[in-house]
Amino acid sequence: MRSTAQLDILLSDPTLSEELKQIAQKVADGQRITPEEGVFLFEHGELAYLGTLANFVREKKNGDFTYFNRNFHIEPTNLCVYDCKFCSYSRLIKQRDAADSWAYTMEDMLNIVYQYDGKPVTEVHIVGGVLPQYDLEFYQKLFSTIKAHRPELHVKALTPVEYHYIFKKAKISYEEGMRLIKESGVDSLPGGGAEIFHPEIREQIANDKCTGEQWLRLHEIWHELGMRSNATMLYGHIEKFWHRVDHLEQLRQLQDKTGGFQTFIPLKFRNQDNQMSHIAESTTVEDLRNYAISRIYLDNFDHVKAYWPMIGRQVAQMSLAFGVDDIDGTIDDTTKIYSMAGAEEQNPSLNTQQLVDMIRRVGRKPIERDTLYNVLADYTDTVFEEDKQFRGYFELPVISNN
Ligand code: V47
Ligand code: SF4
Repeated sequence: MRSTAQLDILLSDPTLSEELKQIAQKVADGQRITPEEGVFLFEHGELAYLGTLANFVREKKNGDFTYFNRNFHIEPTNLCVYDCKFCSYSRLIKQRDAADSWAYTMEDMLNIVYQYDGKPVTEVHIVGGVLPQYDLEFYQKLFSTIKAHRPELHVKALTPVEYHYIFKKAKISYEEGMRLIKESGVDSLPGGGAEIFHPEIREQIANDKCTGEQWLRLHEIWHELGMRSNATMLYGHIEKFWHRVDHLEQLRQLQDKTGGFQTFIPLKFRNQDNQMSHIAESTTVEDLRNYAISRIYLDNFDHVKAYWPMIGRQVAQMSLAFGVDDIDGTIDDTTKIYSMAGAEEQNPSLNTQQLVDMIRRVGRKPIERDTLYNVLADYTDTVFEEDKQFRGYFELPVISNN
């Protein structure tokens, strides 16, 4: 493996400090690094060193495979009872008449699902603001209607932020609530709402909504029901490196207990049009270091995802050499959460061929997956119709581009 040879070269580098060498040796031996070592990496690990370690872990776990899926998003509303300081997307309920506010009805949301009838999508991702009229009963009906209409469509829906709110309103326990949500047809939970777990930061940027402890507990209960979920971390604002490590540590501990997390998704703070606009965004070097340290630290997570609409296509390509093995999906142009925060991609939409090209051009193998990482197609050697025209390949199978 290329990455093993690179790690060997790094380990024999006489200029490497003793501390960094010891950490590199641990990673080479498949040993877990400690929280102190995690902070040390954030403080002292330079990009090439971290990339070598993270790529070693990535290739050990996933080889050159780089996953994507075909999904679309429904964002029920951008009105929200909460007022997170980093959020560019939400409008407070008192702004419900603003031109850029929306709150879909059940029918609106179902019509979005119906628009995808006959199209080869495998997942619908449903997350938005928190509104009192979207109560437990509303969501149960939404999910069960989607499943009755298209049973094979994977419903990845809502975060502990919404669940905490609707279960409290319905006066039921988390356990009872998650059981009802599972029964209504939700297949997995997305990773949102995690932000930074530590109260010192959380209380400043996301006061009132569920605490870090509650976020973790709801995922734990979901995992105990035999279900899977993702996890995120919103970084690059007022947190210190040790807050990031604390966040990663709590995820690693829960994953040891349940094994229910599939993917970790670092989310870079974007500063456009929110109450934290005065804070400078992290640099690309810092973003790549963060992906790499996340990959090294979370030794019990199978996947690390770069969410390309937010980070942009080119950084997503680079991230594949820094521990990332998943770049999310075709998305369509159905998500506004990042474009409103100043993300790279204003109308994020890539078709399968574009995603495949993005991955192949940096020497990795594009694998279409379903939400649970079952392999649906390996596009490593696929020749698309356009390739056939431009490059004159006739002998390889040609697939249609959806
Ligand atoms: O929880 C909000 C973040 C999250 C900003 O599970 C911001 O596959 C940066 O969780 N700058 C929601 N981030 C999105 C999310 C997600 C996205 C893609 C895939 C998956 C998955 C999950 O967006 C929120 C919050 O942390 N967010 N505002 C901002 N200004
Ligand atoms: Fe509401 Fe979510 Fe925005 Fe917070 S991040 S204000 S909970 S939509």
